[in-house]
Amino acid sequence: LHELISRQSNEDRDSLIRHFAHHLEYSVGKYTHNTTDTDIYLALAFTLRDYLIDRWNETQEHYRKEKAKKIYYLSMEFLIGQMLKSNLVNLNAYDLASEALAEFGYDLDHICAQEPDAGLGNGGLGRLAACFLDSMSSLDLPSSGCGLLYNFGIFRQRIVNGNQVEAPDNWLDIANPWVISRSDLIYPVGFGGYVEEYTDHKGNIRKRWLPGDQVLARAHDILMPGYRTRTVNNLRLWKAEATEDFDFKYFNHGDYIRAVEDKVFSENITHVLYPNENVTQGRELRLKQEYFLVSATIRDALREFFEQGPKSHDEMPDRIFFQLNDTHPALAVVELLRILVDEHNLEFHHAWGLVQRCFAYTNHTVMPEALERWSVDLLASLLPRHLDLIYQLNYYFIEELRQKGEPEDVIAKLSLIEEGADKRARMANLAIIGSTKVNGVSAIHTDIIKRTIFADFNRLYPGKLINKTNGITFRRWLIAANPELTALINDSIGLRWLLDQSRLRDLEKVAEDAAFQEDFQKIRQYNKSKLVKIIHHTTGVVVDPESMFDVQIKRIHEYKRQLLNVLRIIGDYQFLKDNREAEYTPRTFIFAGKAAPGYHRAKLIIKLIHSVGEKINNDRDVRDRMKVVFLPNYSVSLAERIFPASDLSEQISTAGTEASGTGNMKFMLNGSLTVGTLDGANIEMREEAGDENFYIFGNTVEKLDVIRPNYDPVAIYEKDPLIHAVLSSIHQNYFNPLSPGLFQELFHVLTYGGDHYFHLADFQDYRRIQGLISRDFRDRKAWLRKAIFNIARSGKFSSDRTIDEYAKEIWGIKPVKPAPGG
Ligand code: DL6
Repeated sequence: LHELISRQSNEDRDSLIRHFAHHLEYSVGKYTHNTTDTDIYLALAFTLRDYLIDRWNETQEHYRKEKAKKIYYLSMEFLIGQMLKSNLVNLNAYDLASEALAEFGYDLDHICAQEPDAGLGNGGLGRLAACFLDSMSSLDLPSSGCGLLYNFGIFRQRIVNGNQVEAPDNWLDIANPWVISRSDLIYPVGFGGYVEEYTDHKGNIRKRWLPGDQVLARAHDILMPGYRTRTVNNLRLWKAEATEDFDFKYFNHGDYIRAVEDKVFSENITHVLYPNENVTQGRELRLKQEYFLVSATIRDALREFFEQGPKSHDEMPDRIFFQLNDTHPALAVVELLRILVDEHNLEFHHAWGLVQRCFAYTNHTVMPEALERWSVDLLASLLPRHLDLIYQLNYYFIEELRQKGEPEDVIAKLSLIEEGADKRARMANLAIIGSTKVNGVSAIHTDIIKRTIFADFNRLYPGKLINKTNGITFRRWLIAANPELTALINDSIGLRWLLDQSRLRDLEKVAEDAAFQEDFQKIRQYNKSKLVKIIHHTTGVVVDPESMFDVQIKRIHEYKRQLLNVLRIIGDYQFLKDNREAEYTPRTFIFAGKAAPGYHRAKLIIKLIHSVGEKINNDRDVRDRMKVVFLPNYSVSLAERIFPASDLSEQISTAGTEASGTGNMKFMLNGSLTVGTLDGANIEMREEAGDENFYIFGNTVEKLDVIRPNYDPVAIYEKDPLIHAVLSSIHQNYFNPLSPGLFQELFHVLTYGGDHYFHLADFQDYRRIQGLISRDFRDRKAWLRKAIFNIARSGKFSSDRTIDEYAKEIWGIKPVKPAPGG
């Protein structure tokens, strides 16, 4: 089967068909006459899985032989999406499968769409982890993703009367062909109990943790093939199961209900993904999830390390390395220390020295509400020995700081423990002292963390904080999502860019070529016409494919400023009402995104978008020139349909708030132009694309620092007639006559509430740049040239570049390529 993937002859196609027919009958239990689309999807996925398993075994065997150093990418989130199509693309088997299915009368794209999204993440952080897995395999890097197998991923968003309503995402509802349960890989994870002091056989006083409860972690693997390589790595997801102890303890005592309750309780740990982005909730179950992931992963890594023959612990840093995706898995640092000290009897400082060489930490946010600080009381009850060790680490750390002459107020800020009535453990500080390197995710974000939240650490440990600008996998976000554009690129510049994305630069040569532009435009219109259908199907709104598709798709959050976009739309609407004959480039304003279920204000923003849309879309005076739509249930698979069909990408966060953004890169890669602030990766994207191909507006971080102390949004509201008119329409219930007062909170936030995210400060400049964009869009050739330049210069934002930098500068690993033929 392997060969057919690479050779693709008629024989290959016949072989694929044979395997497929076999799985349809024996894995899915169907025969050709009574199949559903889901059956066809499953049979094809099982066919591919056979191949992946072969290659995975071969890859792992090769790593063992080569004694390769392995990276464990620890993340509470992996926002994978659908897998069939991207696996086919990576295995170079898409066309083959397409032909094979056609023989059965099926359309491959339609079959791929049957797969439920694996939505095991909230947004940027989780999707980044998924892109990284793709790149790690594609670059032949010995690695494994480590996460949790949630029964329920990110909730499904329904819109009822313009309001977000959450429904559970039962993604494992139908058999999942990609998730392979490992019957032999199972570890007990402890919680609660107490710490005991005892004297060992040498007379030393030691400590050990005697947990009160145990839950089992069972490994489930999703296999991740690289692009056109034989390497297949895995994403290992842990699922909670009750231990048999429960059964014995209660069933045997006849307390059947208690036994079942306890069983359900322990299995709860991996039941559901917490639906927050850039906010943490200090819930006990979340802490349990984090420790569960960490404990199972460290045990598993140590098993792999020692399984390859007896060796010294000192070899560990040369063989295993853990990357912490934010602080969520930061307890891993303490767990490894605990195991080395308590169970392997290493001396504390010796063990800590090793731990520090096995970790690195990525920070993804400066939002204070997202920084994890676990209650010491909660830690004491759930993980008493870990808390003990945190205190011990803190003792030595503070000693070191005092010796360096640090003043007490600085020491108080650096301490692992935040003092006060409600003591808390600072997970970022723990992650920093436990890591070799700490990285931000864009140049400006790294600068900001060096200057602000981690300034003292940066001064104390120069060189520890570094930048690794995010990236995205071009396989999913261009090759799979936009095959027509991929084919056009291949035809014009050849195939080299597929393996080295910086070669996309060759497109610059055709940016002004009339024939290329025409083909490019046809593809854009084709993608737009497909999106028009989706919009109609999901919202009932008919939109004009000739209009500019002006798109803001991302989590709904005040700092991302969907409100600024809405204010501008209202401004346009009022202008058109007052100037009916005015020249106006028709636009379709497209929104999508989920609000955290407990984030009331974000949900109100969704409602406002709908109310404004309702008014505009039904107003005869403007509706041929403006439409506002909100696509429900934003997900990876929906995103794959929107990026290729967009003209304008809205990246308008308040400067200094968006750590990087990765959606911005997906737009660029598909030929949308960006309107954005000087924030996150926008800055580097503009540097690459060139000023003339990028629309920047708004206050910079530095300017906001100057404005902040005397910022007076009420004065702006009162003095600026345009802003006054826009805000008054919200204040005076223009969009919600039947529910007066509904949006008062939003009016207040923008004015008397202080406008924390500087919407009003940036409003006029935003309008100015949008005017320029409207004008530029009318000059088709010039617009297309800019779009093509954006694609040509997007190479830097390939996650292959990002991962290559991690590998060289943080992990210290090299590619280990499986030998052909195994
Ligand atoms: O680094 C991935 C992604 C960035 O692109 C976004 O800018 C950032 O908001 C997001 N951060 C989070 C933070 N969650 N926590 N903690 O999702 O990370």
